[in-house]
Amino acid sequence: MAEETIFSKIISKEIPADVLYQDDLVTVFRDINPVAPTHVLIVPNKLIPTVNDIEPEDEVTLGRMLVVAKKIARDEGISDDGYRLIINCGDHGHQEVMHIHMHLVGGRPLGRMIKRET
Ligand code: DGP
Repeated sequence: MAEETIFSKIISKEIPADVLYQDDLVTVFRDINPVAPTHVLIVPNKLIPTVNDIEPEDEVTLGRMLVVAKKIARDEGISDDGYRLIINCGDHGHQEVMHIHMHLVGGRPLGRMIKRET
């Protein structure tokens, strides 16, 4: 069984967060340590630790994450200028919380996605 993280407690409202949206499949709240004017996390209510743990039955939930990302971007007023959606996985992806989450980051130019090594 996967171990619950702080995100499960935010989803169940056991601990506070700035929650922007919640439905039967996903919860959206502002990142505690934002890197841009808009930085929110779109999180499945079901505990899926990493992208490596996704099952075929999760397809609808994963699709909902993108549909909700579009809505939140619009609500935040950043749709036209653009934004970035990021899902980190594992050590090399620098995933810190082992409950899948999609970062929605925008509100300023973000530059290149990943720095080149040279
Ligand atoms: P990642 O590296 O992709 O696992 O990003 C984890 C993000 O989660 C990081 O940007 C900070 C955020 N975060 C961690 N703990 C909390 C918390 O308790 N509340 C909120 N709102 N965000 C958190």
